[in-house]
Amino acid sequence: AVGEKSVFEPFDKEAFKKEILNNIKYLFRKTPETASQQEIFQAVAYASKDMIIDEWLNAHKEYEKQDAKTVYYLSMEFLMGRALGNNLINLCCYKEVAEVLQEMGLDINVVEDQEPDAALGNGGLGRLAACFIESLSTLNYPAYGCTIRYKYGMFKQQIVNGEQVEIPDDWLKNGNPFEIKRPEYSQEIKFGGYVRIEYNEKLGRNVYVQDGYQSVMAVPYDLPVVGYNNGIVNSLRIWDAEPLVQFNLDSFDKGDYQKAVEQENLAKSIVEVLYPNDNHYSGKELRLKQQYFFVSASLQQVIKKFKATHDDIHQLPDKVVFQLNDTHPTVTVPELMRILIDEENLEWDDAWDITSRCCAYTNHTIMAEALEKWPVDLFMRLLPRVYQIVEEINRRFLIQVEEKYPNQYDKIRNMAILYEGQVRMANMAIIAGFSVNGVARLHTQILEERELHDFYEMMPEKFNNKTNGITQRRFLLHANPLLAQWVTDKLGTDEWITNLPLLKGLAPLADDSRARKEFQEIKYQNKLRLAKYIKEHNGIDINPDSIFDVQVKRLHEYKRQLMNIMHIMYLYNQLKDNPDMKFYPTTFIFGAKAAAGYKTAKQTIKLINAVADVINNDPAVNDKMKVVFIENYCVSNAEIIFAASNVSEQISTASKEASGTGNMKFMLNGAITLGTMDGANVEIVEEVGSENAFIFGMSSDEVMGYEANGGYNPREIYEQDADIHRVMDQMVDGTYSNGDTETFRELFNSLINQDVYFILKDFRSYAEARAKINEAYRDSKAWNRMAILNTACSGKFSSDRTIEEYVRDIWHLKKVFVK
Ligand code: DL6
Repeated sequence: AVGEKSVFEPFDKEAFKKEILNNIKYLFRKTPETASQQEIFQAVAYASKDMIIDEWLNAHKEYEKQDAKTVYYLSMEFLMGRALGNNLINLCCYKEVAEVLQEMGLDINVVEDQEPDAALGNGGLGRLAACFIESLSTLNYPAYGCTIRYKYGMFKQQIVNGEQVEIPDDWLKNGNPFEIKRPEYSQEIKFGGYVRIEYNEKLGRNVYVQDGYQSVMAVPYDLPVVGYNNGIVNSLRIWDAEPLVQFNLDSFDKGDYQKAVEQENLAKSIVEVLYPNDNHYSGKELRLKQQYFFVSASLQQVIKKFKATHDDIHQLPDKVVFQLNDTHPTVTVPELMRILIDEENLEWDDAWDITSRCCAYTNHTIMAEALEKWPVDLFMRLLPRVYQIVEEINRRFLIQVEEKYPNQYDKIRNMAILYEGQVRMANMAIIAGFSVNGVARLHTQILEERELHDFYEMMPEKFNNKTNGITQRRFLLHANPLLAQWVTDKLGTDEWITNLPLLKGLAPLADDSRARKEFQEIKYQNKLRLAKYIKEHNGIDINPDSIFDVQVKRLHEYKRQLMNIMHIMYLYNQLKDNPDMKFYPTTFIFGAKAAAGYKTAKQTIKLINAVADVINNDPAVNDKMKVVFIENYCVSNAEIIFAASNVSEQISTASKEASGTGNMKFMLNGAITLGTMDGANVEIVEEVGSENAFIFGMSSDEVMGYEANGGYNPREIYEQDADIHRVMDQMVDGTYSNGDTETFRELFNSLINQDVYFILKDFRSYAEARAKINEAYRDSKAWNRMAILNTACSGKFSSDRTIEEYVRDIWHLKKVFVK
């Protein structure tokens, strides 16, 4: 079976069963018959954590022994999803545990379903961090993921009367069986106050002292990140905040009552909730507090750990590298400078040399609204000493710019960190770091040639591309066990689990009729599984023989869910006008969360649900089409969705999607891409061949060309294209809003006045591509051939490949092996 050749000792089923029973008894004073499903999950989770502990200890002992260089992946987001299933898979005992549970009358799927997703992230950026940290463990590299232990993760979405309602995600309410509190590594974090200069006799120079500040204690919890079948367990370190002064009634007398309350409130607020914005920064003071909180805690701890075994701080870059996941942790740069100068007594140049050799930056977007800028007054007030350092970094950098480009003020305007009263975090990350990478080839090209061109010209050696990837352990082995087993059987080995390019060996099967049948049957079984989920969660019956055409991702205008639903409205019109039209039955599936304050995105969700309501209740078309909006799209239901999809909608406006990673998960599971030449779609098409994908729409050059000229005139298309005209009018004539003409007026206006994301412009070419896909599905031989080739050619998109590239070009880590 898949994953059978374990490096671990033979799994002792009886001992494991006993441990589960003991946990049920000692943790809950219950028996399996009386324990709740949640308690049973906890009992199994604790038993599996016990299996991890020795490896966790051993790996770290070995890292210390070898004094191994470690990457600290600093990220405001780690969208981990559930841990139990993947831990068991990576420990190579999933099957055995399933058997133990079955013997106990329990179903492993039901047990897994009790675990809340660890949803400490919004979308692609956070999920990428989760894939990376898993690949780092699997590839034997010493690593820490560092983030915040948000009390509430990404909100849970409910659809009420067609609209999104946000429910707090109280993921810790039953405790977290996998985490371990490490109070011994707590760090004090200081905010506000003022900076005083004081002469230090011993050092013979002035030192900077922050006074009058407020502080909180950062207290870490570690979560195990288990490597696949290699005995390596790294840690995801999530920082919680606690008040320094414990609140007590005596405080009244001591006069520090006020302080205790302030600290308590500060601590609570910092870790309260994840900002639910994807590709959009909020500019809120609390967000900057969160950033500094987890960055400062992580850095302080790293430096202490380093100093415990090294005498010379100059060697830090040989042992430590900080990867900044987008601009969110960029305060790493001035904070590290502060520690090195104020606490380690280094001179500026020395500190700068160390800092710039330790920090590397990944850019994940060119969307202007996602680039973080902080008002100087806010930054200065919250982090007075850190701000002084930012000023000095800026001053010194501008001297260099002036020397290299005398009197070229546009260079200063583009590259300065401090400009027009703002601190520009991306500029600081680029100036300080030794590496700047984009996340797909096209994205990196756009950074180099356009968005960051001045920086690229000045420091080309820093720029590099690292096309994203995903972990096949979660998105095939765990998510799609039927296909995983088929792949292993066909390849005659399960080595693809750690070497995804081996999937190439499946390519000849695309021309084998039996293999195609089997592949089709697996897809069908997965479609049944999703249909069951949809019936349970949405109460909608869908036809598993229909095409499953799926768009699941965050809701954002540039991702163009609006174009998708408008096209469904157009198809519906066609089918109504022409009931005998040739059309292969299709189920259009959406899943998307909108940021709570993003009005257009929420209206789009409402429109999708409104259209679904009308279509799903129209018997005239129901044997042809259905529309489903899956509530609460998250990592755990994503696993079911990818496995069941036929068509992968990747339809962003070209140039806007930095990479995309959902596109890779669909491909791995044999779905065909219907997409624009954007982000990693370009490389997907390159791998699988353009004949095995359906590409449409303007190129990124065309889009950027229009943008440079102030856009285009969508009204012309509205006037000239009768089908588009009709669909647009239906948004505001009450067809989908019980006669109300205002419900979707803003969507209508945004399209007709500006259409920033070129929806009308790309509509025709999208419709043509979709018509081709609908036709292509009729030929099941050709379709399954394409589907197999998509799986077979997805090897490049493993996060293992991405991580090896980061290691080779940026991090320079060495693999550590444990016995
Ligand atoms: O690199 C991971 C992921 C890409 O796949 C997406 O294309 C991109 O939109 C996303 N970027 C962000 C930027 N965020 N902010 N803030 O989420 O990164």
